[in-house]
Amino acid sequence: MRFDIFTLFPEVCAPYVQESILKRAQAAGLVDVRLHNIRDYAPGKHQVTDDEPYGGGGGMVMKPEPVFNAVETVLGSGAGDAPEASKAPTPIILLTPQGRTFNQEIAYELARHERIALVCGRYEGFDERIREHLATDELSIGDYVLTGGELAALIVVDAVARLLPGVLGDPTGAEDDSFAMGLLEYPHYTRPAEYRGWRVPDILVSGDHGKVARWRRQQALLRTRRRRPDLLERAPLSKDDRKLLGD
Ligand code: 6GU
Repeated sequence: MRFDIFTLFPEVCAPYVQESILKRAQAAGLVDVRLHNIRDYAPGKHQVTDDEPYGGGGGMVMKPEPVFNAVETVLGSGAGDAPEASKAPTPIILLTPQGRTFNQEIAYELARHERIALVCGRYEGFDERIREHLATDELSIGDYVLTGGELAALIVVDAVARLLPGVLGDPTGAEDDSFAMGLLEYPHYTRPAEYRGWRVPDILVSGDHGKVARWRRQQALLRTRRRRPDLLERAPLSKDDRKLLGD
């Protein structure tokens, strides 16, 4: 899957995508992350990418021309059209606090695409015509304001890439993630069995796989109820789950 990130600060994004799982996924040809500097597509000697807002007021606004040029050059004109007739059109996603809030469900949805484009905002925001005539979607990563969309774009790339077959080393992959199941994860332990006097729960070293699975399910349910009752309400629970919760 290919990710095209459009940004005024590609050097902010490069280190993250060049390490760890994303590095391996790219080396294996599973993922291709391309960084594009919007400034390279700004006309004129000074390659200006922002300007004062019409109507006055503070702050600067990202000019439409460099952003349209960058995205249309890289995706081909008719950006947003399908790369091949059969395939879904490439989403062009603006990263902005005004977007819908990114979550696991959106990550799954994006992972079905062959390619996505992520456009990072800086300054006060985008000229509205970028939003209206170039973008196909807008995403935020939460209710707080960042100085730019770069961190948000990296979060989207990371969350989507790890869902692609083969990207995680673990053969079960992302299947039993928290959120994938609609629950938070159960507690994990590794060696040593005792650390500073704190013991691993006996059940985990009992060798009884059935009991371990039940305990884990119960822990996930209890933890989700305590920390994220909103998630538990939406999770599909079995009769056995109700029993484990003591309902
Ligand atoms: Cl996508 N951009 C900015 N600038 N701030 C944010 C955000 C994005 N998501 C949450 N806050």
